[in-house]
Amino acid sequence: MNLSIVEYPDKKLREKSLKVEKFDANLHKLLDAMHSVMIKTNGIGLAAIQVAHAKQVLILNIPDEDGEQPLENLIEMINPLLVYKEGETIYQEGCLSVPSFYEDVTRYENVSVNYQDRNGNTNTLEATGLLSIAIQHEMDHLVGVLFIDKLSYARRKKFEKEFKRVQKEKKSS
Ligand code: QAP
Ligand code: CO
Repeated sequence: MNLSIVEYPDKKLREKSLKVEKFDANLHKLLDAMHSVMIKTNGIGLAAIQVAHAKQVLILNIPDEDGEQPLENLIEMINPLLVYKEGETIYQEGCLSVPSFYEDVTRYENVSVNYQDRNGNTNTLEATGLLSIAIQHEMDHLVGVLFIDKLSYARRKKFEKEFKRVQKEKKSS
């Protein structure tokens, strides 16, 4: 499976992803291909809609202290559900679908999420720090929400202006 990243302002990113019912070889192929494109593009998290698959699938691989992303740290979440959230934290987020743009976003500090693994087995994960932020960012993709949607009106306007400027630059080069 050869996947490419869907980039803003592609309307595909606004689609709501559907629940996964079949935990079969096709799902495993999608997960493996997502991992490969995420690592290739220097990502730490990726939702299936970012590779044009409207399924409730996301992967996370937060780098360790040495900046490594070993396979044993890879988390695959199917049909995730936020079951607990508390606190507030601000982090400068980016997104593979909005390359080269980074903005401060407010999220819950701690979350607890129920999800299924690639075989359909149910898990619960309590997360804090960057993992908690990444989970929330990727879960937003499943309902068509991007991190730039979370900005204040003024900040978003500034982003749109900057985005248009960079797009024009790209075209003329
Ligand atoms: C989501 O983001 C996230 O602009 C994952 O040029 C963001 O993997 C989780 C990336 C913030 C936690 C905190 C972005 C790569 C990767 C870029 C990413 C770029 C190259 C973003
Ligand atoms: Co993203």
